[in-house]
Amino acid sequence: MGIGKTGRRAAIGTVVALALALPALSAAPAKAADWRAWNIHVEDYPVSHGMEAFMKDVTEKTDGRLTGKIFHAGVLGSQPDAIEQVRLGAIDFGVFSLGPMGQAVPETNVVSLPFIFKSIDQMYRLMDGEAGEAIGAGLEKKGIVALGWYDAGARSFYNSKKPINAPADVEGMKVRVMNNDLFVGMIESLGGNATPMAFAEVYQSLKTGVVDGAENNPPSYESTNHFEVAKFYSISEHLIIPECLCMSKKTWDGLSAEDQAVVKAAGKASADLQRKLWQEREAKSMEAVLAGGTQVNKIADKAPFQNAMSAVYDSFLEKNPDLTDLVNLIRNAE
Ligand code: BDP
Repeated sequence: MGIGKTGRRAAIGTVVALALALPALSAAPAKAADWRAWNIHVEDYPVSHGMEAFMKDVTEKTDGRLTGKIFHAGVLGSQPDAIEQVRLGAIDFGVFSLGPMGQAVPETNVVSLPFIFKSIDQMYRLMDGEAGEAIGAGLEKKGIVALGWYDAGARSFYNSKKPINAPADVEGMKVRVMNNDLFVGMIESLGGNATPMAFAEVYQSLKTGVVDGAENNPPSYESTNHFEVAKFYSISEHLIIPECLCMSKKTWDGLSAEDQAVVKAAGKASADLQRKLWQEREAKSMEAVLAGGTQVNKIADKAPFQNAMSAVYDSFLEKNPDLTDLVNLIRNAE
């Protein structure tokens, strides 16, 4: 016995009902998002604690709809690769130093100019104001939404050979830098040989003499154990480069306005927490490296280092005339 008229109508009715239900289904709240986040640092690090606090806050405030896992210690790849992944939306968020971001987002280069900030407090003020807005707008054009500016202190030189007190001490030294032409120019202006290299490779390279030295803030110098293989730490504080809690614009655009507000507030709160944790960790890291045998010297006269950087500024402004105002905004700030 074939399907009767009534039966056929009922079957068609079911199909129609299903088809009608489809748009309604896709408009229904999406299932819980499960973000993937990239972090270069080990789990016990101010950046890592800031990121975890951010994710926890977002999950709580959205009643568990927005969740995510943070992959620490660079297991999702190197920083330059991860920046591209965030731009593509393959990684949802991460904390990035603005240093290696310069290759993709020209505006971020402004804070990679040596000695551009006069102090950490000044950096906070400018990043929480007009400079941060301009840099955030530059990031957004490249598919990245800045949710908060984290602190990474000031970077100083360390090496396995001798204390650095004057540019002449850097002459001929092989120094690892982050992936950005600006840092190559910076080392060359001091007479050294710059080697751009991934963060994860620095320990081994210092140990085997592939490079003589590198430069970083005390928590990174300590947490990576670089101090074990490069015991001269010379306080030059030549770079104050803030970091960004950055979300893929693809992820951001998929959020409701309400969720965007939650995410934004959580980003800001996590930056406040991270900055506090940073100050504490810096002091602890200095104690730890001193206890581990690091020989620390404070460079008494930074002027020769600052003067040597004029070539770096000139060539940067020549290549990026449209960033002159932003450079001046920071350089001339109180
Ligand atoms: C650390 C930054 C990290 C960089 C690293 C480096 O927090 O993002 O990757 O320096 O030197 O201070 O590569």
